[in-house]
Amino acid sequence: MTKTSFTLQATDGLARTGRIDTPRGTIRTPAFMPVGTAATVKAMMPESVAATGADILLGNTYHLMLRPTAERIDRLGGLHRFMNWDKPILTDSGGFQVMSLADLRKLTEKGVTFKSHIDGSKHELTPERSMDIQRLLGSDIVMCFDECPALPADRDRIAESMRLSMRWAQRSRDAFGDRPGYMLFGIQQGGLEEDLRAESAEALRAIGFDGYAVGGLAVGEGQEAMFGCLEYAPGQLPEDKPRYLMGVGKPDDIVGAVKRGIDMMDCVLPSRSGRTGQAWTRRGQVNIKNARHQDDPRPLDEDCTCPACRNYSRAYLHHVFRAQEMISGMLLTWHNLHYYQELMQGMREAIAAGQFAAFEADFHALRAEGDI
Ligand code: PRF
Ligand code: ZN
Repeated sequence: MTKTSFTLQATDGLARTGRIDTPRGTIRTPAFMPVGTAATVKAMMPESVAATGADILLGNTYHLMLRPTAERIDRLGGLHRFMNWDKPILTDSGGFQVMSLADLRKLTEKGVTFKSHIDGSKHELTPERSMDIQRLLGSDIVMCFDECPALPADRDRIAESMRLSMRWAQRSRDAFGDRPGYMLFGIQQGGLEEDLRAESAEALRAIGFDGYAVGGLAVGEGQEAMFGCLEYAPGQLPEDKPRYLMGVGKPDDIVGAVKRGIDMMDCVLPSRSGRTGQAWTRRGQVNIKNARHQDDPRPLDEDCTCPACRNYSRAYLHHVFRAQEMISGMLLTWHNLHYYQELMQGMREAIAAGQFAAFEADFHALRAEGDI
């Protein structure tokens, strides 16, 4: 198969379930994408990431262009082969990471110049260069090059930035060209301003993309404001294409986003917090560092089927975290990714059965009971 497609299978309220088919495999939606920034999901073997139920990973243009470089990955057969992951990969386009990580950034109509956070070397990213890098990596889902202002920002700044991102979206589309088997996603901006979001959505629809991201959220506005924006933003985007909420989130953010019509998400949270001793369970957050776990023979979550919960006690997980043993990050990351994927699977089944409201009520009720 050289073609890609998105098929909506069921809806329940605004929540949707479906599938994205690509030559590298099917992505079941709503989908959560673990983050593999530097050609690895930290602390996990790729086969273990697949075992948690992930259909797709996220990679980063910014990190990979600096080290080991896109050209080197291309010479070595592309990112899938390089990191031993043969399912789909979505890559972010770099602008967002430049703004949060790089030094001495300079933004112009053409693009952005910056100094590497690794060695201070000077680089430039433009829509054209970002498309080139994501092609060299072999990314299955390519993101447009955009700019994302930190919130709060004044309306003029948000409007100006959004319009620049829309001009860059057209340049990204032109540079991407026609590549059967690969998808290009546009990114909506416009902060928390409904009319600017509408203008952005209209600009993207006029260009035409294989999927549409809601960008510019989860940048400091808080959950209530984010959900407020998600009341209208997904509905401004085409119904027959996947909608991707970038950089979200905590489990309750994810459930709330799916409820409002989002199909895909990514976040470092389950992997990053696994390395700092934080576990996410159906009963909420558990801090394995806490001394209350040191004599506890029970698993992290009695009902979880991941290796960390099947084979180890809380006492062991507490001990290896305190002793700074590498297996601590490995086990907690595995558990967290497994929990996130199980949450997605639960939502997909609930939507297909027309039971999303009951699923959401159970989700919140169990969390309200807390860890026991
Ligand atoms: N744009 C891009 N990547 C992103 C974002 C964005 O707005 C966000 C915002 N949450 C996360 N990652 N290109
Ligand atoms: Zn587990």
